[in-house]
Amino acid sequence: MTFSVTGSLPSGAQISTNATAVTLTWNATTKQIDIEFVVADDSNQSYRPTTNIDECAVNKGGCQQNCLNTHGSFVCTCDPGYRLNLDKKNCDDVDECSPVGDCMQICENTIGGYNCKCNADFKVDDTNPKKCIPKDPCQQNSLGCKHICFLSDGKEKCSCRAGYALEQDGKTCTDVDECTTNMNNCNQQCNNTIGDFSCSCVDGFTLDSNGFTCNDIDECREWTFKCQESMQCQNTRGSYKCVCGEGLYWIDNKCQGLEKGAKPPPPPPASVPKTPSDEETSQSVKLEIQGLNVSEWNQHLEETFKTVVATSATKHCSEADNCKSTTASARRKRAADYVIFTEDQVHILPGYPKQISQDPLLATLAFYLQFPPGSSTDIIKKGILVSIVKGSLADISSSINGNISSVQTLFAETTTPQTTSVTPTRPTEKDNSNIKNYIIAGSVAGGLLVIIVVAVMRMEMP
Ligand SMILES: [Ca+2]
Ligand SMILES: [Ca+2]
Ligand SMILES: [Ca+2]
Repeated sequence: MTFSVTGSLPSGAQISTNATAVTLTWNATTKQIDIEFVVADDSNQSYRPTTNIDECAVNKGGCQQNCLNTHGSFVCTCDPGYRLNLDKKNCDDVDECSPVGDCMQICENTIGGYNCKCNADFKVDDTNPKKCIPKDPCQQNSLGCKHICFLSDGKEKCSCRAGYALEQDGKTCTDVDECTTNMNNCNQQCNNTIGDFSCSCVDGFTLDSNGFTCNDIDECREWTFKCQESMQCQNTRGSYKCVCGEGLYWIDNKCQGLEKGAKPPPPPPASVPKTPSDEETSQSVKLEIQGLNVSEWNQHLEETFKTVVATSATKHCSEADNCKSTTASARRKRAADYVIFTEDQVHILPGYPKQISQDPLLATLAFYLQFPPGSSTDIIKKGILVSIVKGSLADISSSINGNISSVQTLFAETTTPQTTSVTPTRPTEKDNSNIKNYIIAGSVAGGLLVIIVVAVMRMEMP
């Protein structure tokens, strides 16, 4: 009886086998796992048992609140009033009062919720907890208040309903434009209305039931994609891509497997960058990279680089304000949602990467970063982009198999060279073989996932 495991093993996975069982142990992550167990007997007959791994069964997969088991993976979810942290495991309180809540007067954030309170001379309306009514309403509105007249120390005063501000005259109420004053929590687009505002989303997104978050539309699942017949749909944030399925190559204008003995075609060349505007060029950052051979630059390297830069930007902007302001004194607030960058927002300038010297191997790469679709600002300031790159030097270096030796703005203003070195890690792969009978038992301890495949001899008819 022999056992083997096929597919890409989770990183750090440990396998041990004996005559009757194979045990696989690894730390559960949200990364999709696609493995197969193969059991073979002496006569070389084999079986491939189907495995359904429930990562949520152990320690809720490491999720702080809720774990949702999916095919080959799992996702953590949060209770209402919380949002998923960028670590994809923990849940953070949503600050419903920042930058503005839906309370008529005072909004008070609490963990998992929020409360509405009222100014002095007002009390919470029993019929609507968000609304405030005067403790002592005016007997006659002799001031001519447009909305609300109340008595304060026996004197008449005016106040306005939610979404309005009291004018200089002390009685007229005018609409607050929440969109131009940034007093809104819209994820993408804000539309002012009289007494209120509403949020909307750009193409490729749909508005969440919370009324302000824009969620990506999964075109692949909704079957609204258009891909050439041999290609597969791959969802992206804001759009989708058409790609060749695993093990297939783009040959003769379609995705196909290799002929026996044929060599895989060379990886596709990097995409042709769009011509940048003056503003885009002026906000660009230039990297000096040791060990990068520009003749080996291709679409795959380019995509890996862009993805790592985007992930670094998302992380940086979640920690340092919201990246939209360059002033250090900018008010730090907990935005309702993260600004999520994707590779589509990373733009390499035409002519880059450029080889500066062959010996030692040295190249430069200039690029700028756009905000995601629907943002009020278009391009990230170069100073912030320099900080983003410096904060993730090792990751970005390893994404291009090089060593970033300096990071500076394309047009000098702040120049701070920095060096670092990195060790890229490579995924482990295992080979297949053949099988027979089996039973699968799953068990776990702590955050570790253990799968034990036990082979059982079945009576065989000769
Ligand atoms: Ca809250
Ligand atoms: Ca308004
Ligand atoms: Ca999409």
